[in-house]
Amino acid sequence: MFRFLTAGESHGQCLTAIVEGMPAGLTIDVDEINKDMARRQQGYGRGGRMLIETDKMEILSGVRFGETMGDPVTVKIANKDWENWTGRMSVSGKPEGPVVTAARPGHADLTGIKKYDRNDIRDILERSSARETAARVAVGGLAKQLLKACGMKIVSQVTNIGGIQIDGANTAYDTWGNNPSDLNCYDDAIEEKMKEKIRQAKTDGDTLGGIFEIAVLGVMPGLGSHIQWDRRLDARLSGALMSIQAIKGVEIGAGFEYANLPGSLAHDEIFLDESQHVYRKTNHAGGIEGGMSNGEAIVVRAVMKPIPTLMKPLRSIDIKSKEAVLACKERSDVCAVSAASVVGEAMTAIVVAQALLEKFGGDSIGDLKAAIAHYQKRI
Ligand code: EPS
Repeated sequence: MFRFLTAGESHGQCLTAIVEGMPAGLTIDVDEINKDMARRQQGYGRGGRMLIETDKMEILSGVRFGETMGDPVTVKIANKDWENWTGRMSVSGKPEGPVVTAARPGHADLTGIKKYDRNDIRDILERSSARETAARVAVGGLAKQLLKACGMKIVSQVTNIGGIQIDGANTAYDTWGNNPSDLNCYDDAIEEKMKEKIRQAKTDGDTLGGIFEIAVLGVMPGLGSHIQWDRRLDARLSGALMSIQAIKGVEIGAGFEYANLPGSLAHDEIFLDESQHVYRKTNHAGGIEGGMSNGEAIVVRAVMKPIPTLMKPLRSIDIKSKEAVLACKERSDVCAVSAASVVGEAMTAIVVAQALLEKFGGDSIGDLKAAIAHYQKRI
């Protein structure tokens, strides 16, 4: 089973993750994973922190001379900014610097201090920060390499920022995720408008959210299962994407558009070609029927709310004095939707890798590939 935990605060020494369940014998290309680490840092509208960090994942255990051994893999991402925060984030001693007491609407601040019985909102915001997603991209990078060895690929695109959106659906997956653009949007003209919208939001002291789409290509039919609620692949993908900081909605395939379609137009009819191969002309199901992958591309979409740290802060309360105040201003991003699309790829890769290993098992990559080949021959 592929499972993982992350640890680390935004301005602590580092982020770490322990990943269990990587089959033995898989070649790990750390440079390839670090390309995703860099992609997560990019995007028009990112804040000052990204100028400080050059996120690189380091492997501390589980890989020997470039190959997994089946052991837990420990990954580490150092926070370069840590040296500026030792007075506020040290493990021992007394904290220096101001206590944060003005809760930001939309963040974990207010509920977090009540739930964990803390007086300084920093005790909550450090871990709730989306900085944690750097660790998920590292774990997702390992999952992607497992999927790649089994013929699968994950791509993404940004389709909407602050209401500026691409026209219609772009199912030319080879144009996704390989656009070296600032916002991971394949349409240059729309992307320019998105950037303009972000510039305006920055001038206004505001923030913007948006929508990104993920596609999994080359996936075989039969990952996930209809037989139990918690084995359904669509449920597991939705949960994983919804777990990304600031994500408020997820849809699969036609998603909410199904409400506008009659059954006769909603479902993807089944055809046979001359060589008796099954094919579809549409993919409204987003590659999942009955909680199982059906062999078509898996297509998942997620919406990110605008980041709750505003430079023109919203009205709130001071948790200590109980007075009406403006929310605190932490350095933050104006828009991080393209970064979230890279995190979405990572979470999708993790869920598909889990489902793959559940279906085919395999303590080693050789056994796993043999089981897949046997299954593909049978079906
Ligand atoms: C982030 C690091 C953070 C923020 C952002 C994401 O760095 P800092 O707080 O030092 O500026 O840029 O975090 C948030 C949006 C948030 O709400 O906490 C990162 O590495 O992605």
